[in-house]
Amino acid sequence: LIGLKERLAELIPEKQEEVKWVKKELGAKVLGEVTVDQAYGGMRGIKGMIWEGSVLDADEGIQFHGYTIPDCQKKLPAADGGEEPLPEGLFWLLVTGEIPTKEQVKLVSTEWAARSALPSFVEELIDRCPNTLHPMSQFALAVTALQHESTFAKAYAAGTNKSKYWDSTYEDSMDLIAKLPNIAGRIYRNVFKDGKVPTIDMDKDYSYNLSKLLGYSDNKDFVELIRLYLTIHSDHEGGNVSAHTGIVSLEAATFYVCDSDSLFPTIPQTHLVGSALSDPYLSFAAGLNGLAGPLHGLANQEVLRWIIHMKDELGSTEVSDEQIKEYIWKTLKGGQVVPGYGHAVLRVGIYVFDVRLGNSLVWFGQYLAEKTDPRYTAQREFALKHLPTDPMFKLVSQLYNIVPGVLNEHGKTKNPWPNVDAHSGVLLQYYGLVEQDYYTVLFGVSRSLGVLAQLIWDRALGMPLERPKSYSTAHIKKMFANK
Ligand code: CMX
Repeated sequence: LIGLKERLAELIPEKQEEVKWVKKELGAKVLGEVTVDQAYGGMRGIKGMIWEGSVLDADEGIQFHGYTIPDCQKKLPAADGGEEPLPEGLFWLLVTGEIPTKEQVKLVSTEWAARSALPSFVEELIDRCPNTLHPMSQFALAVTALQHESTFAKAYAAGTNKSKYWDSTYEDSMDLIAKLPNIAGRIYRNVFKDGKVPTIDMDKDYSYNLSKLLGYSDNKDFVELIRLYLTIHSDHEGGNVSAHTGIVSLEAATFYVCDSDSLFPTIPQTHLVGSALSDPYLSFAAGLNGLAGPLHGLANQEVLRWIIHMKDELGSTEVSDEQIKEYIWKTLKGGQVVPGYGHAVLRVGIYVFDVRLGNSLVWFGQYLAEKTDPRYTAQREFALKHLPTDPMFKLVSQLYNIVPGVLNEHGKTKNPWPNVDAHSGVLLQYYGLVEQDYYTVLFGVSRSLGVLAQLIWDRALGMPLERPKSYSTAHIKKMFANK
C-alpha cells in the first residue's frame, strides 16, 4: 500500500519535467492583457497565477483536478456507513491529482490523528485569550504560535538545499492540518462551553474527531455534514483572498497594461506570504486573517445573522415573499450587501433564443441562466435529505427564490445567485451549533487542505518570490498622456 508522501515523491520529478516543458514551449505565450480598470478593480479577471489543485470555471464552478463536487461525492471514499466524501480523500486528490483507495484514505486519517497533539504552550495561549476575542483571531494566533514547531524553518536555517524544501513543507503541512481540530475544538469549548476539551480518537476519521472535539459526534448526520463541509470548502483556485494571501504560486507569465498603440510590460502581480519562504504556519495564518473578512469567509457567519435578524424583525419564519423582498431592499438601500449572494468569478450566462414558424420569426428573447455555486447546491441537497421540514431551511429556500430577482432589479451584482456561504449556517444551527461567530473557523479548517496542498507543490516546483508591479494614479495619467 503506497502512502501519500511516497506517491508525492514519485510524482514530483514528472511534474517538474512537465512544468519545464510548458515553460520552454509556452513560456512566451500571452495569457491576457491588463487594463487600467482592472488595476483599480481588485485585479478581477487578471490571469496571473498557477494553482494546481483546482480550477474555477465561470460556468461550471469548482473542479478539483477536473472532478466536480458531484464527481467527488461519487468517487471519493466515504466512511463506513456514511455517504459523504472523506476530506482526507480530497486532500489526497489535491496533492496527487488521483482518486485514492479507501485504504489510502485510512492511512491519512491515522496519520492526522497521530500528529494531532498541540504543544502545551499553544493550549495555554488559546486558554488565555479573552472570550470576547473573535474565534478567527484566536485561530490565527494559535496557528502563528505553532510556527515554533516548523520543520521547514529549521531545515531552512540549517541550510537545506532548496530541491528538498518540499519535504519539510509536506511535514509541516501534515502536522498543521492534523492539529487544526484540536485548535478549533479548544476555541469552541473555551468561548461557548465549559472549556473542557475531549481527546482525539486515534481510530476515527478527521471529521469525526473534529465533531467530537466540538461535542456533536453522537449525531452521525452532523459528522456526515462536517465531512461534506470540509470537502467543499477546501479549495477554490488561487485568486480568492485566503488562498492568495497565504500561499503563492506564480508563473513567469508576462502582463501588459495596454491601450491601442502601446504595450508596457509589467512584472507579474501580487505580493504573498508563502512566496517569501515563510513556513506553512505563517503562510496559513496570513490566509486565515484574510478569510476572516466579511466579503470572504466571514460571510459564513453573516448570512445566518442576517436571516435571524430578518426572522426577528418580521416576527416569524412564516413570512410572505413580499415581506422578504422589502427586507432585502432595506439591506440594499442601507448600502449593505446581501450576504451569501454574488460571486467574484462565477458569472451569469446570457442565452439568446428565438422561436420560428417555418421561416418567420415569431418571438425572440434572452434569459439569464442560473449560476448557483455548486457548493450551495451540495448543501441544499444535504438539507433536502436530512432536514427538509426545518423552518430555517424553508426560509433559506424561500430566499433562494427571491434574492436573485431583487439583486437583478437592483442592477449591480454581476452574479445574483447564492454562493457557498448562503447555506452552511442553516445546516450547522439545525444540529445545535448555533454560535455564528464560530462558523468561519470551520471554513478555515477546511481551507487548509487546498492551500497547503498547493504550498507543497510551490516548493516542489521552486516557485519564485511574488513581486507584482504597482503604479500611482499620477503615473497612470502620465503613461497615457497624449494617447
Ligand atoms: N449584495 C449587494 N450588492 C452586491 C452583492 C450582494 N450580494 N454582490 C455584489 N454586489 C455589488 C458589489 O458590491 C458591487 O457594487 P459597487 O459597484 O457599488 O462596488 C457590484 O455589485 C458589482 O460587484 P460584482 O462584480 O458582482 O461582485 P464582486 O466580484 O465585486 O464581489 C462578492 C464578489 C462575493 C464579494 C460580492 O458578491 C459580495 O459582496 N457578496 C456578499 C458577501 C458574500 O457573500 N461573500 C462571500 C463570498 C464567498 C466566499 O468568499 O466565502
